Order: sequence, then C-alpha cells, then structure tokens
Amino acid sequence: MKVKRMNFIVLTIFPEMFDPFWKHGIIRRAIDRKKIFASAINIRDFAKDKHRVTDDRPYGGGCGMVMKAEPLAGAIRAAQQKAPSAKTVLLTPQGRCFNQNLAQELASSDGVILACGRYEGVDERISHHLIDDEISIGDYVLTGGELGAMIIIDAVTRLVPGTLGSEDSAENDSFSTGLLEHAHYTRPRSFEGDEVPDVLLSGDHKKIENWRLETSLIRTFLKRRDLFGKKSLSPQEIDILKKWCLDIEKIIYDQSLRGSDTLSGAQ
Ligand code: 4HQ
Repeated sequence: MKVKRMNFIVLTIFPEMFDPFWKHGIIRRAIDRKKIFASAINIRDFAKDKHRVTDDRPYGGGCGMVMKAEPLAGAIRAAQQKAPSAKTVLLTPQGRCFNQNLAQELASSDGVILACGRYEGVDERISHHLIDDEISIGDYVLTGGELGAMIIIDAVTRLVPGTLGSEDSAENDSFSTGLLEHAHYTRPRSFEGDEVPDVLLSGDHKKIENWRLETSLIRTFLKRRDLFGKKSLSPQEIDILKKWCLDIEKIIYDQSLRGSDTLSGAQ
C-alpha cells in the first residue's frame, strides 16, 4: 500500500527563506525519504498588476501597510487545488497558541497550507473566507509568518511516522511524557572536572531508568512546576516524589532536634 505523504505548502513573498530550511537535517531526510512533501509558493506570482504589488495602504489611515487580499487569495486557491484535503492555516498572533498537542493534531492530518503575512498584517477578508484555522507560535511579534511556518513544519515533521530514526524516537519527548527530559551525557567521562554520574556507567539498566525518571521529575519540579497541573502521575512517579518528600522531612526533623539542644546550628 502506498503511504500518503504529509503535504506542507507555504505561501510567502519570500520563498527563498525556505531553501536552506528544506536542505538540512531531519527535514531534508523526510523529504528525501518521501515522508513529507514541501514547497513554498510566491504570493507575488498571483499579483496581476505590472509591478506585482502585494501591499497597500490601510483603509481608515494609520501607519504601515496591509497585505492585499487578491494575490494571497490566488495563492491560497492554487495551493488548495494542489492539496484539496490540506488544512489552510494563517500565522497570526491572534491564533490558537501552537504547542505539542496542536503539532500532534496537524501530524495526523493530510497536510497544511501555511499562509505567511508580512507588513502590519493581512486583509481581514482572507480569514473570513479562506482560512480554516489561525495559529500563533507565541506571544511576541514577528516581522512575518515565515519563521512561524518553519517552526510548525519542524515540530510536525518529526511526529510523522518514519521521519525519526529509532535512536531519536518521539516517545520520550518532554511534552509526550509531560515531564522535562532527564540530563544527557556522552564522552568524555570528565569534562573540565565535571564527571558523568556514576549510575550511568554502572550498566544497571533498571537503576539507570529509575535515575532518569527521578531527575526528570525533580527538574520539572524546579524549572516547570506548572507542567504537573497538566499531567497525571504514574504510581512509580508518585513513589519517587514521596521518597524525596520523606528525605526532606527527615532533614527538617533532624534540624528541629538539633535546634532544641544547641544554639541555632552553631557547632
Ligand atoms: N506575526 N505567531 C505575521 C506574528 C506571529 C506569531 C506578526 C504574524 C506579523 C505579519 N505569527 N504578521 N506570533 O507575530 O505567528
């Protein structure tokens, strides 16, 4: 059976920005292995006037320019004809915030058409008639949607089956386990006096797995406590946190005993 390729079509006035993006790493490999199909269409090719203008002054006045509706509409319709089952997305700060769940959702679709605006923004009527979904990559302002489109393509591609080698599977990713990843070490054993933890050299795989889960949990607690609110803990994870809890309680208890017969911790 022929497996369907994930189709990404980017609509932009700067298609050359994507040339280096297609050419490196896992994106390149996914294209070579026909796991994804990727192309960038120049919106300017759909401008009908002599100077191929894609922007114009805003109705109502004000500074900056607005991306004209007709050329972008022409580009969107052309892309939709090439990929009839793909979802058409506009990159905008007003969209749904991009995260791993949304990446998963897009990875299980047939394809994505990513419309990238420039200037102050895109004529509102594009969203009214031609866009299925608006996505934001975060609460900051970009000069154009292109980098956002690359981020989405990057995060979605690595979720397409067969794009990652077995060594770098997506199963242990931070946002699929709900925890931050454990620390990683490779050779040399000593780097500038900083040693690789002994447990990783022990060859005891059960112990190593447990240490990794433990460091994941503690890192998440220290750096991203908010993630616990979105995750249900396994019995093993709860046991590890309880052990830490008991260890901390013991320190406090021992201190309180010392405090009653010595002067404020002085030896
Ligand atoms: N844009 N997430 C494109 C963004 C943005 C974001 C501002 C979209 C400028 C022209 N896109 N316009 N954040 O900042 O996706």
